[in-house]
Amino acid sequence: MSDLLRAHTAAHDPDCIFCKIVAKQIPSGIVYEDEEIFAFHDIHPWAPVHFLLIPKMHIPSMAQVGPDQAGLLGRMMALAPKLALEQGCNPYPEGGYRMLTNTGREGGQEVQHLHFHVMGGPRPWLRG
Ligand code: D5M
Repeated sequence: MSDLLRAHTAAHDPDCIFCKIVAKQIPSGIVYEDEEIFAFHDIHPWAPVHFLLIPKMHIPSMAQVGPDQAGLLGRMMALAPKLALEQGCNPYPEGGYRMLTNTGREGGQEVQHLHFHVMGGPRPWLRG
């Protein structure tokens, strides 16, 4: 782990709502779980399919990510298309999905635990 990430990261933040979801202290619609990755339905969906893909480890945002997290992020990116199809997104290229992450207040981030929105399904959607 990089010094930067160590400075900003604890494995589990007891005050973080997404850490509580990972720990199943708060219920969620679980989409996927393995040792290091968790996915669950967004409580306020913007699209017919909308789930959040997160690391179980408490990383506040992309601003704390460095080369040591490249493997984890790569595994998350590679998982997204599989989960999107399983959740009802139509196949590429007519279908597909949108994946985005907000970083920091000016980036629109409301929950300070790194998460990727994965959205898809027939348009139009609420946003974009
Ligand atoms: O997006 C944060 C997202 O997190 C937002 O789309 C709502 C979602 N959210 C917040 N609380 C919950 C719970 N408890 N379950 C499921 N989804 C939740 P951001 O990118 O930080 O603006």
